[in-house]
Amino acid sequence: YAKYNAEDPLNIESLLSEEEIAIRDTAREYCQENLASRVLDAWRTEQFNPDILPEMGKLGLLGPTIQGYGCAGVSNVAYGLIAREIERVDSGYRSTASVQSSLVMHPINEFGTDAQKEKYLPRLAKGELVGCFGLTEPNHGSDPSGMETTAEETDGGFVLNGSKTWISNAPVADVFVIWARCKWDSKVRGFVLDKDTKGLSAPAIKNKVALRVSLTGSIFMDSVKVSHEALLPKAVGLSAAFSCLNSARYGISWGVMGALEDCVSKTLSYALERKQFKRPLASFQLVQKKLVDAQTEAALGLQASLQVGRLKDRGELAPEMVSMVKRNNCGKALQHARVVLDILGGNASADEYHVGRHVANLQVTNTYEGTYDIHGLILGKAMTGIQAFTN
Ligand code: TGC
Ligand code: FAD
Repeated sequence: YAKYNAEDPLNIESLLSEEEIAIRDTAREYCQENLASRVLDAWRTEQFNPDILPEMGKLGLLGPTIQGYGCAGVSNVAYGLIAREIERVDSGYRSTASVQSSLVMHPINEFGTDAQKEKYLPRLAKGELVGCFGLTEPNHGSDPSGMETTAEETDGGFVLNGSKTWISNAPVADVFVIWARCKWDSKVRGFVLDKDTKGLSAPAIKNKVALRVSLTGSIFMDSVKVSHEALLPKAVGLSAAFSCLNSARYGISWGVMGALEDCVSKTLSYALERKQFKRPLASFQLVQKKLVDAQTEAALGLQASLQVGRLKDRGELAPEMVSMVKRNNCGKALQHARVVLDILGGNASADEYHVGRHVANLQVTNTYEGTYDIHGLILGKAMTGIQAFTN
């Protein structure tokens, strides 16, 4: 028999290429040395650190699957491994990075003109520009097809009106990918707006109880006039917006497993050291069960995301596969992070023990990019052939 490695129970290492392992190790070293040391201060102060995206850019962690434009051009599995390492520290850091990569660089690369790609991608890859993605609106979260933001064609360009809410990176964004319904044919299209455009504002949503290291904001567009060059010409229909979500949701499925792994590792160390009734907590059967249940779900979830990543790399991905791993991994991460938090007893309430922060963050990951129940309904529709979103 092989020797069981409790830190990699199903030997995922054996399924990764040398390049993927090297990228994972680079990301892990950066995250543990440079993000873990900053996370508590950032969480307490809700401050965005402008150095972080450029640091990630230098290591090739932004838009890593894109070929050219200064991007690394690596596999989707490598992208997942990066998300896992960042979220091992905090879901908010992963949010900042995955919005930049999947929700801003991806649509510009997939749906943009050569001029748009040249203008934005190299600087987004370096982290010199920060991007955000505005789909959700105050009255339309799970049902973006009802969006009220409009685009109207005028002399020399378009005028956008409307508002978006709960938008990651918006308060510090230089580049806004905005989805709007076009008045001339009622289709949804994507636009790229620059920060200083007249009529565009993005105030921060303050005092969040989760994802505090990532800034979130509203976006207001009051007769924002842009030229024809702002239109992403190939981003027609909601399916274009959903293609960005497929990429980001896939990354989240890896990321939340990193957060859960960190919860297991921190509570295991605590359980081995802390004694009650003259014995380490780790010696109690109920405590062992909590740890093993959580570790099992992390190991299984990673295998599932790896398989989806390999299929994505081979061009054999169905979006429903992403719904399955996004839903299951986020749900399991939240559920089990919450259970192992009990092991910390009263210290669960202290932020320097970190697990409570992960639990708060994981509530958001289970909500954004399609809630747990919405992904259940996407899968239910695929299974039964009956859509249950509306009557
Ligand atoms: P439906 O009629 O089903 O579809 C409309 C069109 O889209 C196509 N489509 C997809 N294409 C690619 N990938 C997918 N996953 C797709 N899902 C649907 C579909 O084929 C159709 O195409 P066409 O050509 O026939 O027009 O759309 P619906 O309006 O009934 O929507 C149903 C539903 C609920 C599945 C969808 O609206 C949904 O996914 N809702 C959840 C909303 C959501 O995920 N929002 C995310 C906002 S972004 C965010 O949260 C970022 S957080 C990032 C961070 O900080 O990390
Ligand atoms: P609602 O759609 O109002 O849903 C509320 C509840 O009702 C949920 O439990 C949902 O599952 C349930 N529900 C809704 N419809 C149905 C139905 N048909 N059947 C059964 N149950 C249903 N959006 C962006 O566009 N860009 C971003 O960068 C971004 N970042 C975010 C960052 C944070 C910190 C947060 C919290 C959100 C972010 N979002 C972003 C928004 C996020 O995608 C939405 O919050 C999410 O899609 C849910 O929409 P909602 O909040 O309007 O909830």
